[in-house]
Order: sequence, then C-alpha cells, then structure tokens
Amino acid sequence: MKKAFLVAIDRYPDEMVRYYAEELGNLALSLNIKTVRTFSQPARATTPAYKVGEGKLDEILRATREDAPDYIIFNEELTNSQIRNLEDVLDTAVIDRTLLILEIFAKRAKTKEAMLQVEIAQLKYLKPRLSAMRNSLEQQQGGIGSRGPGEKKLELDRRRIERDIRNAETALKNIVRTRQNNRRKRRRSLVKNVAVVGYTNTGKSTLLNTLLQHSKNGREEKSAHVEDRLFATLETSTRLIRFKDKKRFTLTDTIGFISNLPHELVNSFKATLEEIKEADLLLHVVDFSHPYYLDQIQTTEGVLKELGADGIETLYVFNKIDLANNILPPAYNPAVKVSLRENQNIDTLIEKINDILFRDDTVKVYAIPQSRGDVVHTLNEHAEILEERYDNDSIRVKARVSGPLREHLRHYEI
Ligand SMILES: Nc1nc2c(ncn2[C@@H]2O[C@H](COP(=O)(O)OP(=O)(O)OP(=O)(O)O)[C@@H](O)[C@H]2O)c(=O)[nH]1
Ligand SMILES: [Mg+2]
Repeated sequence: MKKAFLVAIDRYPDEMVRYYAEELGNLALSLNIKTVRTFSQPARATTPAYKVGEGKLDEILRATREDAPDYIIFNEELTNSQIRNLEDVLDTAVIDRTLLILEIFAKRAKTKEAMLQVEIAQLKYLKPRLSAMRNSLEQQQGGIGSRGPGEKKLELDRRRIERDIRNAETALKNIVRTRQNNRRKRRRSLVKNVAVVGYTNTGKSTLLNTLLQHSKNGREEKSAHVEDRLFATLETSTRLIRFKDKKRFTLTDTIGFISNLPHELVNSFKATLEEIKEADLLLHVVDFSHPYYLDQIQTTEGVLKELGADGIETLYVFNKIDLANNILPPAYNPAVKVSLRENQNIDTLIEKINDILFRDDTVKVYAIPQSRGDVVHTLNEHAEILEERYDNDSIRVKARVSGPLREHLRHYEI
C-alpha cells in the first residue's frame, strides 16, 4: 500500500475540516493509498504559488524527509503552476482532490459509456496541467498520462489530447442517442419515471433493491450492487417497478454526489444524468446517521442545480434510522424516515411514493369500439379497471387513469 500526506485547506469550522479530511482519506484508501499524516492550513494563510503558506510548506517538507510519502494529496483543486512549484520543493508527487476522484471513477467505470465519460473528464483536467503532471498518479500506475519534458513534446501532446477528447465525445454521443431513443419509447408507454439521487454511500442502490423486493416483478429484474464504499455505483440503471392496482413506474439508480465534485466530471456525466432531468419524481436519499447530513443534502442539491434538475418534485428519504433517529428537519418536506437495510417504515415510503406519483389519477368512463382491442389493451396495461361491460358494439370501461393516459384516450371519454 502507498503512503500519503493529506493537506486540508481550512475553510470550515474545525470539526468539519476533520470530517472532510477523513472523506478525502477514504477516497485515497479506495485507491490503496494510506494516509500517514494530515496537515491543515487556515484559508487566510494560503498563497497563490503554493496554496499553503511558507511556514506550512516547510513543515510538510520536514515531514516528507521523515516519512517519505508517495503522494501529497490536497483537498482542493490545484493549478498547473501550484502543482509544479509544490513538486519542485517537496520532491514528491502532488495530487489534488479532483485527480483523485477522476482516478477512482476511471478504475470503477465498467460500461463503455462510463469509460468514455471518465476519459473525457480526465483529458480535460489534464490538458491545462500537462507540464506539471510529471510525477502524477497515473504515470506511476500506467494510466492515461503520457507526457515528457520539453515544450515541443508538450505541444504535440496537447494536440493529441484535443483530438482524443473530440473522438471520445463523438463516440459518447452515439451511445447517448441510443439511450435517448429507448427513453422516448418508455415515455410513449405512459409510464412515470422516478430517479434516486443523493450523496454517495447513503443507500440509493439499497433503495432500488428494496422497492424491487416490493414489486410484483421483483424477481425478474436484476438487483443493484450495494457496497459500503464511496462511489459503488458509477452508471445509471433503470428498473420497472410494479405495485398493486397497475401502479407502475420506472426507477433509475444514479451515481452518488460528493462535495467539490469535479466540474469536468459533472459535465461529462451530464448525458448519463439526463435521466434525472426527465424524472417525474426524485427520491433524495439522505444518510440520517451522518454528522453532516445537512451539508450533504446541500451538496446534492447544488449538483442537481448544475444539471438543471432543480425544481423537480422531491421526496426526501432519511435513511439509516437504525443508526440514528433524529427529528426530521422541517425544511425538507415531504420526507419519510426509513431504515432500508432493516426494513423499517418501508410501507410508509411506498405509500408516499404512490400518493405523489398517482395523485392526479382520476376515474373516467370510456366507450371503446370493439374493433379497437389495442385501446382496451392499453387501459388494461396501465390503469386500474373498476368496471367493464359490453354495450352494443362498444366496450364500456370505467377505470382510474393517470394524466398522460387521460390525454391519450381523450377521444373515447364519455
Ligand atoms: N445501517 C444501515 N446501513 C445501510 C442502510 N441502507 C444502506 N446501508 C448501507 O450503506 C452502504 C451504502 O449503500 P448503497 O446502497 O451502496 O449506497 P449508494 O447511495 O448506492 O452509494 P454509491 O453508489 O456509492 O453512491 C451499504 O453498506 C449499505 O448496506 C440502513 O438503513 N442502515
Ligand atoms: Mg449505489
């Protein structure tokens, strides 16, 4: 296992700095990098050349002589010249939070789509930092970096990077187009869409699995991967959920968010996260046992805003009440408290989802010509049928129908 020093820039109250440093330590750990020392630097003493002040730089330098870390990891993004200056003085590879997160995503990405998105984000991060990254993470681990000294080589690499970005973007566009077509088909099928969002490791994939267990077709659908680590999920995946009374909707599990999520990543994942924008309802999962759950909610809402997905109706799911059962914060409403792992309060959760998603369902009567078996079929598929009888050459159906379905069948309403 490699060793690292962490450097936290102190912009928050003490306790919170410690927590964010711990989160950074966990991120490093998922790349098999162990934190051996943590330094914190008050924000007011930072300098443009080194990020840290000179006193702190000296302290870190002395410590590197004792511990010889493989990396020095900063909790904030660094510029090209800061990385170069720091590496010159410290003679150790310097990594920032962004590069660390990008590296984790790169390691975990499984599908072609996720891999392309990460590649684009990495290249965009790398482009302005080419000259500084000579000691960086990927070089030692055989990742994407291939840079050498000398401006001439550098120019060449920059052009190559631009070309690689363009190629990856084209490939991604093609994949995304296919997904969009599939989504459009779903739209046409009059099924509502629900997206699960939230900070990483809060229980989003567990929520998908829990709802699948309560779904009539639960056994036919594949469950999601759950793990106690940051960024266990790196791709969006969608399942069909069927409750009683023909109440059906699609449920999409998404990538978790984290504070200071790199912009390059948010941008390149925008295509995948489009599904959030098109959702009729967001289930915002919160780890209620986390000391900074309120900050995590704000981080998540910040990213949603960046994606243009704010303003979508949201049900807050305060999870892990088996660990901590707090009083619900009134600002986040409607909300439900659950333990997804211990199956506490799941009925209430399902009831609330139903209430919101199907609240505009109303009872209508239709007269459908017998020749239009397809229309009767649509009703049978999507609506709760209350009464059905033959009336001369038409079929009369009384059913509870959703808004989009009402629109679709307006012609037959009586
Ligand atoms: N104690 C407790 N743990 C839970 C509960 N729900 C989920 N977990 C655990 O929390 C961890 C993360 O769960 P996931 O469902 O993978 O979380 P996620 O939000 O999908 O995480 P990412 O995909 O990494 O963003 C797992 O170890 C779960 O078993 C709960 O109600 N109580
Ligand atoms: Mg997950």
